[in-house]
Amino acid sequence: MGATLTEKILSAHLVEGEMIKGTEIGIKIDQTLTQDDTGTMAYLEFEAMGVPRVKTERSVAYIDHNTLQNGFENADDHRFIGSIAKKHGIYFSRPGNGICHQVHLERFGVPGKTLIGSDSHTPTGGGIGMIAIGAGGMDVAVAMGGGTYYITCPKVVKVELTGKLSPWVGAKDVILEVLKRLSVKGGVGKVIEYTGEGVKTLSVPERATITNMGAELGATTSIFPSDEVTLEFLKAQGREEVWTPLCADDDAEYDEVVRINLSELVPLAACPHSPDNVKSVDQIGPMKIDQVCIGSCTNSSLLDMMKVAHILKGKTVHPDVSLAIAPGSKQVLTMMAELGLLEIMIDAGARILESACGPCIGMGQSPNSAGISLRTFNRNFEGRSGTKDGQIYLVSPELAAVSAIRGVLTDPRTLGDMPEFKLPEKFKINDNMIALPVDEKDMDSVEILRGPNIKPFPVSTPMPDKIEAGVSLKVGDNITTDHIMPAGAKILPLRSNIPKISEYCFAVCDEKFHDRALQMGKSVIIGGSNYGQGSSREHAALAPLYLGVKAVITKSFARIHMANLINAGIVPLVFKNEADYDMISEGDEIVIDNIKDQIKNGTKIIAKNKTKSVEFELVGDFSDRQKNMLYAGGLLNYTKEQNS
Ligand code: MIC
Ligand code: SF4
Repeated sequence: MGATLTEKILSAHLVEGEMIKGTEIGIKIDQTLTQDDTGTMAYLEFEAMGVPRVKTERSVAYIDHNTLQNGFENADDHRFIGSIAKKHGIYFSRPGNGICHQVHLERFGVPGKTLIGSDSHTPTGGGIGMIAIGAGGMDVAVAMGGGTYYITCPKVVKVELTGKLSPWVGAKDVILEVLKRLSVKGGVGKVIEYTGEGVKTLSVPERATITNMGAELGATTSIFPSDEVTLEFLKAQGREEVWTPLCADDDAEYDEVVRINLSELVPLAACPHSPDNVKSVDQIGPMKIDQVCIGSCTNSSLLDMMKVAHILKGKTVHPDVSLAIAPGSKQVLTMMAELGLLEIMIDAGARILESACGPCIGMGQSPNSAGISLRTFNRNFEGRSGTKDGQIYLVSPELAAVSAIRGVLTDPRTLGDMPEFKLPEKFKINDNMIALPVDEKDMDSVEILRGPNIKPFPVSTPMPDKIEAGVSLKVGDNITTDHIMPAGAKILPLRSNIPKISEYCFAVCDEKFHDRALQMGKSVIIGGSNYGQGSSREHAALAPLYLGVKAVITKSFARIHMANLINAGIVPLVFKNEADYDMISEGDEIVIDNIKDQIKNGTKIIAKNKTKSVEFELVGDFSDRQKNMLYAGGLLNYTKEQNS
């Protein structure tokens, strides 16, 4: 039996375990990336490990998220990350250089290599045939130190593409179609591998849009083969020497098959408030809109900008609409200027933003009250835009641009014929905004610049014999990390200050949670299914840790968040019978006796609801490594134990 592309790359990097699906495997990581929201913590953790220089083939620190500097905090954090990078052998992509995933694809990604990043959209790298996975900052810190990265050996889903996209139907519509079919939980424990004749009709930026938003499926990652199209892209980036052809064997066996005929796809939109709430433009109808935002790591490539400029040419943005455009990188922005696209957009009345995440993470451009905003982004969770009742629709750049002119949601196919948009044979290459680290011999001369915003991360204690704690919060299904630890311009500057940021923990669900949890001293959280979906932010584990949360009991967990809880020493447990969820109320006292022994002896964990005098069964499915981490009180304590 032949191998899938996923299996080929994973087995070439396997350092622990066996390629048995569902079991834990350890893989060697070739490259890492961080961004500034998660980076400060990741580098504090890296420092705590005491490794002088990164041991990866390439590690890059990006500044792209916290770029609104309305106080000293973000600027201090940027300086800290820059100095750490310079000292420890990490390339530093300065603010202004672009969004981590876009820049990494352009300048650093290598087919067949492994990449982990402290950002859930790291799978963008799958667009050039990498196994690129989003992870918590601690996992990235360990990988930078040369440590192994652990995942559950994934199932592999084949998405077979046939046909060719119709004019004005975009790559965004492909991934929205996949989301419609599989849902935000459909990818958990799986890698989504794209194959079939349709693959070669898609350029690298289009492939990257699809793998990027595969994060919204909850998938471990998504991947395209590395072929002639990949070579062309790398040539245009002046990096053809890193190309290797890579694809699955013809007789590879897959766990699931999804077939998509690209020719049959129509323009789609993910409606509020979930990326899988997908409808066709026809189904939604000509809804009046207030705002359009084009950009984010999903759709900010030069190709996207070429299409948008073509649509905006000679037009004016509708008087009732505000249009913001954030090009994905300095390369994209300079080429837009060179090709005259920028002038077209400015003429049309677009508000040009810096090359950064911007409105995608609530850094400005929050829509008006109950405003309807079309965005080319990947997430439309409630409140994420910064306007609590904002109605966010996720759409393609084609659809966004035409709607911005008409003032209503418009099918881009009404534009008629579409010219062929061809990427340039050579991109403009100027890496002057990527600062190089000093040589190892000079590292002592680099001073680490720490601003007052940077506070040490909370300490976690070894697992007690027994957990006895009240339920501080009970939440429903599909709770995102944006609920647990919200982002936005006001809160993000506190990412390196856990005591302060924890004041906002779960504020979207219950403003009193912070005070209640602190008062209780120790507590347990109860959640529904797919708890912790979305971002990789380990703050969604570190803030609860700081607030005394000892265990989180849910119907199921999202992959990265579950790993982050274990890394923080918080025990993630799953109801054996989902009906038991209904039996628990906020304030109930939960007791788990002999928790250490129970975890050691198998997956069955018995818990008691002391308030209701009932027993219920939980599942604690951990690898030996995870068990040891939980006993030690998290990854840092565990690593320290091992080192001594
Ligand atoms: C996001 O899109 O939610 C973020 C902001 O990029 C996060 C990382 C973070 O919270 O810092 C992600 O996707 O991992
Ligand atoms: Fe940045 Fe948005 Fe992409 Fe997250 S999803 S990395 S906030 S652009």
